[in-house]
Amino acid sequence: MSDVYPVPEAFAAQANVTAADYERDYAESVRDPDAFWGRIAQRLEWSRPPTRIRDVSFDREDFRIRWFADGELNASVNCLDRHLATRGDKTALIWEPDDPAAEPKHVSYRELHARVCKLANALRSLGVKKGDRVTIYLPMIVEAAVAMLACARVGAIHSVVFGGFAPNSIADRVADCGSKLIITADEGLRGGRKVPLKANVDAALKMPGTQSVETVLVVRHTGAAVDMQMPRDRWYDAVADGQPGECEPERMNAEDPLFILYTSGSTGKPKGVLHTTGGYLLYAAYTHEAVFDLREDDIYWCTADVGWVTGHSYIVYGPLANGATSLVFEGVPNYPDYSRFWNVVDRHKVTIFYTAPTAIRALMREGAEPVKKTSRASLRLLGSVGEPINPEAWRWYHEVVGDGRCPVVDTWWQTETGGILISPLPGAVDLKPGSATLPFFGVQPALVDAEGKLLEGAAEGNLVILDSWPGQMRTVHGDHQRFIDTYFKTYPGMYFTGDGCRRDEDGYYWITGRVDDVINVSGHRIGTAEVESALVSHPKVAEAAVVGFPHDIKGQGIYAYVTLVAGEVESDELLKELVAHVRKEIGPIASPDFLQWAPGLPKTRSGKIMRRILRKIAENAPDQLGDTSTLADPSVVESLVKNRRDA
Ligand code: 6R9
Repeated sequence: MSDVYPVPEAFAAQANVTAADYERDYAESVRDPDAFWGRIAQRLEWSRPPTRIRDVSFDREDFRIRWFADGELNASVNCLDRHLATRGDKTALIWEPDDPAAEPKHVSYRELHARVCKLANALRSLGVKKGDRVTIYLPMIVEAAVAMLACARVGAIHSVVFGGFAPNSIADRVADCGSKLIITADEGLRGGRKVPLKANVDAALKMPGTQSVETVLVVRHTGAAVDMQMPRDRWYDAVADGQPGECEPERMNAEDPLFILYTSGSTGKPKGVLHTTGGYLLYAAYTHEAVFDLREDDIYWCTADVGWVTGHSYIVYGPLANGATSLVFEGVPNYPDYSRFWNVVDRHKVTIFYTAPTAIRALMREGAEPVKKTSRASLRLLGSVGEPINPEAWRWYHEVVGDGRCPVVDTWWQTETGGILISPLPGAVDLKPGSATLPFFGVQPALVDAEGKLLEGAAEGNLVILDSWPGQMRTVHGDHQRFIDTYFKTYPGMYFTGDGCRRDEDGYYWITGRVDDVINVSGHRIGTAEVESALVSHPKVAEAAVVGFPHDIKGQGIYAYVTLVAGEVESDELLKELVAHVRKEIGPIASPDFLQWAPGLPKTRSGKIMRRILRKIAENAPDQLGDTSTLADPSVVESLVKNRRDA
């Protein structure tokens, strides 16, 4: 049983999409996707409007995903030039610095256009051409959006690497896509702490496989002294400021790549998820307007980092394509104190606020007082993304943050999907705390059992999507077979999301979390295999197995079992050293919360580690270990249970 929060009447009365619109348009969108998306596509500015709309087959022998294939457009033109006549002086980006005492900045569409053009000209002068890859490793500053749009203007494919990643992770990503140029800053600033971005890039570029990089552009942000290695390293302002403020945009085909974004999967190294220009941009813009019920005068704030897909679609591309005002926040929720989010809301009169459950839970732990001492009267809509939101956190968000006035849109989607696939439309769909509710236009979710049989009615199973939508990823950069095998092999003819899900008697979807070896820590995807390979790269480690376990704030935490090389001695010191080693190899987000010595790991006779058992031990549910009879040596389990680290 769950409670229902009906659409507030006042909200329905002014909404972009009403319940009747949703019902009618959803039906059309799946009955006649060509007509539906052909009409929606007109919201973009095309230098050549598409006549072919949808060309899709999920059949592995005859596989293709193409949208608007004969259309031509430029994403930066759609995010900038198009608005100059009507919105030139409107604020495109508000920048709120980490330090609340520092001045925020307002960047108009006209100014943003000029800044993007200058950088785009600079990129061209440095030899960057259509199809070249550019890595962006920046803090949450205006230049991050400028850099993405400047790449889009000249047709370069950007690969944004989250500023929290360590040199190794930068090097892997640079090597995989063969970047020609990197845009970084002297330092980042988060919660008063400095992040040595340029030094991390220097360390990464000493690693093998990174020789493709010819130029490093460095934004002066904190003003810290950094090593500049000439002629490779150039100051951003020195190359961009003198350039003309106009720049001829590259004409792009709708299916030309817009960006690559690396994300973790269940096996191997992170995959370069590739999104193309037309379908992605259209889907990001349209979902942003419909799900957030966007109006011309909204001040919209998404707290994600541009290093993740949420930042791409819902800080930069979606909002700017819609001519919205989007807030870019450099800081963190608890600095200088736990009222920061709400002080920023009040300072800039934010109307739409979009954040992650992990942030809500962390703030909830501090009680209502830091929220209640702020006004938040400007807010009219709240959003959640990144992981399942537990009903308790949902209610706190609704009651305490939104004073019970603001609908909460729980938006389910993935790096691979480009934009939101399952979410309430706030003027159309009644809410249930903890449910992402119903599919967006054109999206056909379904549940299957382990054998791939489609489940009808109220049911629980694995979540698949039966047909394509324009924002769908097109390939894994450099490995098309991996794309097809990862997403279309488990259940032939369907896109497999990797998530488990329940559908209730009203047809509402309730995402239950990943069913593969991906851990979702504070909304960040981490592959168990990545953490394991970081651990075994330490000379004293023979073997490692990593699983997720339920964590009150982060959603999931990381639990690592480590077997040492013969002769090495288990100690608390070594334990700390191994945790630090993972931070150094991948970045702080991958630090194990618990590390347990494992003289042996539970393996089948064929040598497969039985993670199911390790998960149960980490969860402290030794009574639910299930069948252990296929283990090569059942006694290892007993000793692991006895020596479990206390969570
Ligand atoms: C956008 C983003 C994707 C995974 C996804 C799922 C989880 C995201 C969710 C959610 C429940 C939501 N997820 N949103 N689970 N409810 N509203 O987060 O992309 O980083 O690729 O993660 O996150 O498990 O499969 P990404």
